[in-house]
Amino acid sequence: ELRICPPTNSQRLLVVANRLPVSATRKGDASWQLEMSVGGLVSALLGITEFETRWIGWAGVNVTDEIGKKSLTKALADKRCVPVFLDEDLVNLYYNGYCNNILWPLFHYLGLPQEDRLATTRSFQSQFDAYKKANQLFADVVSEHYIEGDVIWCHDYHLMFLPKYLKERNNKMKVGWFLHTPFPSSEIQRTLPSQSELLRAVLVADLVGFHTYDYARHFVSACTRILGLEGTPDGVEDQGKLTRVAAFPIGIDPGRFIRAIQLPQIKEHIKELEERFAGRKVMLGVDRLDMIKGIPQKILAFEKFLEENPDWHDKVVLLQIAVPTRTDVPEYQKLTCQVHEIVGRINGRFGSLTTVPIHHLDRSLDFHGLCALYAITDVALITSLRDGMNLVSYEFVACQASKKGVLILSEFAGAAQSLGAGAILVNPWNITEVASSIGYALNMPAEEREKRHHHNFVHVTSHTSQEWAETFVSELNDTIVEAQLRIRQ
Ligand code: ADQ
Repeated sequence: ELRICPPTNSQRLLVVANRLPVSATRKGDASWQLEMSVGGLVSALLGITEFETRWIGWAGVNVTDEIGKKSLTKALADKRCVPVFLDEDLVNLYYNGYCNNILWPLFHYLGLPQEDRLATTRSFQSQFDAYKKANQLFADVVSEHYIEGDVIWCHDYHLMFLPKYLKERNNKMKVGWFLHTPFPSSEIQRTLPSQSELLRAVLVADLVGFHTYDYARHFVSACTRILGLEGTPDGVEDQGKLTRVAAFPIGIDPGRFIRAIQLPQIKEHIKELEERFAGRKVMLGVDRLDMIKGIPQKILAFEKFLEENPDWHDKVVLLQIAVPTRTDVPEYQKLTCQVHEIVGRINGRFGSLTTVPIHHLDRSLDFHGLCALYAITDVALITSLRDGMNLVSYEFVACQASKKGVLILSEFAGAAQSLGAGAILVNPWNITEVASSIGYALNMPAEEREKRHHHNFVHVTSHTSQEWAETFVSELNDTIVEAQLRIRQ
């Protein structure tokens, strides 16, 4: 449920992201079913409750008729959400194409798709044009709802032109932009044909934020090396105009998880799961089924561990929950088949008539089911090849107050910088290292587990999504005041 709490801060905040926190399904001419969307951005934004917030974004559905548009707008208004309508062709070129086939892999160091690099410049150009057109449509809706004094917070790689298009409409708007993915080294960024235009569009924002200092540094380097601008300790300067660039590491709403695992029905569910897996250690992976999450690499490392440790065959189980995502993109369909094939092979190899070593579910779990799984886990295994932050690692820690399980975490997730001292950090490409870390984690003495958990728990409970949002918004307000003072001087 999207919580609507009375705001404690009268500041109006327009949160603009490609997807609204709810997805809509049509049930009749004018009737809609609204469900929470799954993903890190939604999880983080739900923690923001202190501002008078409006959400602006696409509801994940193609609506072409006026009755549909009006009724959906009305249904979403109750959730303080405002829809941006994108037609099917545009979604295909802008969202499946430029966002998910070009920017997403590039920002995660997977490079540009081969076919675009070789011949089909037209397809690349049409995707880029669609990207700009979609950003214009977002700017139209934001302008319609803007009231002077509002803070506009644009989110993620889908909306890199939005700061520019908003300021072109009204230069007084306070505009911040935050990237939820990594920002790659400028050597990767410069391979993108349209990189200069994208960087310049983002630089129109007053404040540009990233999860880590490394990503912020890469962005500043891209602006200095590719655009020839000046990098300063505060950001990037272009002809006297400073764009402030800084790191704002995201967090979760830990209380939501801590409270959930105390509920009687969840305690009951935890007990059932413990009985179900009695006598076996539980390892857990929770990811969107995406190539950046390193799911095949994770399962191969688990296979290597089983190969080298026959004593553990019937004493450990890996639960891998993978929520399908971007299912109409061919690369994601191939990934699903690849994962199924490896899981089948390993279960055939190491399973028995009564047990299998891997339970793989291609679906999302409800919040309470997810909390119960986090709570019974002995070892969480997160092997992203790259990840902006990775909130699953935070959620796991929040639910482990009594069990004090071990977190194995990719060194290429942003979370490695905050939870690194408590987690076992691994290179997900190094299957041998991950396999031996699994053994180390399963055998870890209680004292070491407690110490590591304590470190992570303190971090997760003191760096919340609420604090993240407050810091970003107050920094944005300060940046604007400082800019006005500079102009007056
Ligand atoms: P994501 O790539 O979606 O987010 P992550 O940060 O781990 O990755 O968040 C995933 C969220 O979806 C979590 O809240 C998790 O509980 C939920 N989820 C995942 N699988 C699920 C399942 N099977 N069932 C139910 N819920 C599931 C992007 C970036 C991250 C960054 C976030 C926030 O890729 O690096 O941390 O945004 O900025």
